[in-house]
Amino acid sequence: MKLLTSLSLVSALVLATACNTMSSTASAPAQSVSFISPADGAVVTSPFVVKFGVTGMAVQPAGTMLPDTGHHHLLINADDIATMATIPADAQHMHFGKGQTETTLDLKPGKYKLTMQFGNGLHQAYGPAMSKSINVTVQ
Ligand SMILES: [Cu+2]
Repeated sequence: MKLLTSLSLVSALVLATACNTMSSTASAPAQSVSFISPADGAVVTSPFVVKFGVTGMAVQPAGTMLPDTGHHHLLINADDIATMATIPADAQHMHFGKGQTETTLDLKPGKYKLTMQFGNGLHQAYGPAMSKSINVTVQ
């Protein structure tokens, strides 16, 4: 009986800790981005379509700052962006500030690292939790 009481106390503590962690970071427990296509390791031919997925946040055109919203960015052979750093806009860093959820890439043959990075209305990166990288080979 004493053991049971201790166990339920531990469970309650674990639950309380989990709740605190979640509420301090975000209202939704699971926020992430993913490549709907292509798959990691895919071999493709140009031009090919890249489709962006997001869970736990809403796509919103750039310029508006609302909690848990933002727009997609696609980084090509680029380093990860630090949390809340402004995402550059150049040939390696594409912004989809109209709220687009897919794009068509026309890349020369070779190996590429593609990184999705979700960013807020001011183009600031939400960080590693809202980033995903895959490797593709363009034939
Ligand atoms: Cu942007």
